[in-house]
Amino acid sequence: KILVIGANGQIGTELVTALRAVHGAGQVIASDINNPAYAIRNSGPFEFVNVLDKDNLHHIFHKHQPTQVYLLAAILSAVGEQKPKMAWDLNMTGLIHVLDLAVEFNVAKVFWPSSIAVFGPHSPQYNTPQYCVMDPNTVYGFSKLAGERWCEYYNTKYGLDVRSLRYPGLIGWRANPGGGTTDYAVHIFHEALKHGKYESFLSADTALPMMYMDDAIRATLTLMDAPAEKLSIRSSYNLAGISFTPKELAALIKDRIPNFEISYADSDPRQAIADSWPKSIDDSQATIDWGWKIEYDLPKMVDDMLANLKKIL
Ligand code: VAH
Repeated sequence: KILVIGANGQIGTELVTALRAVHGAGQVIASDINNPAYAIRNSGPFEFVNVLDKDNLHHIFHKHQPTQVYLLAAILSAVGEQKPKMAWDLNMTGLIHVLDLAVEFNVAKVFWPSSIAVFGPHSPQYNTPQYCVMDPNTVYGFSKLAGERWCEYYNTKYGLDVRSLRYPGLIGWRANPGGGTTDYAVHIFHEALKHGKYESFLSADTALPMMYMDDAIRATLTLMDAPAEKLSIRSSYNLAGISFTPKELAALIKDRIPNFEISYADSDPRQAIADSWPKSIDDSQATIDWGWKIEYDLPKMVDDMLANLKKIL
């Protein structure tokens, strides 16, 4: 049995869908603190879970005896700056509860997402390496950095097979992002199709590492299927996709929706967060260890997003 915690989120929804396709719906338990999202409501078993309630989590682990656990529940960068203590508590206590229970119930593999948000103003900005100065200045960023340290610690100390990816900004059509700084790159598609215009909360030339969700899910399943002995990183792997600016993305959307107009907000708190992150990432270690290779470049992503959103909007 596979337990997905935070199944309603942007990544969780996609992972439940992908894992159910591979393992069969009944083998994948979706769980979240809120009611199941539409996309996963009738496609398999669901449990209510609160990662801050260890007794509740213990009950779920005992009931389902999961062999794999994916912990996606988290508060992201922008919301985390509005609720710093809650973000630290949920991101950290939730992870430690799950790591403890994974050891107690002898879970074979655990996945936990990190982020390029673990890098900060003094990290190299281009082709940011796996190891470098990391001075994240958002609660979300340093909760992910601390979480990476906990994951490596549980692997070293208890032999727990926990695996992680430093996701860039993720763009997908099946589920909306939940309060991050890269959310503009999803919202822009919905607004382009519905209203023909979009005001970006990041400035025109703000380059960020991004990835199409299909690539992110494939990377996750490839990492989880890799032989343990091939993994040289037990904190979290750098993962790169495509880097682009709002201006570059808007130009490709305009090629396909000629009347689309983009404008730019002038003072959004998310700009400072984006400015503290790298512009591109070196993920060569993932390629060496488990054969990582991107499939969606920017034009292919734009075409796939518009084609799928047109069907549901
Ligand atoms: C966020 N989407 O914006 C997340 C992600 C790299 C960005 O961590 O907070």
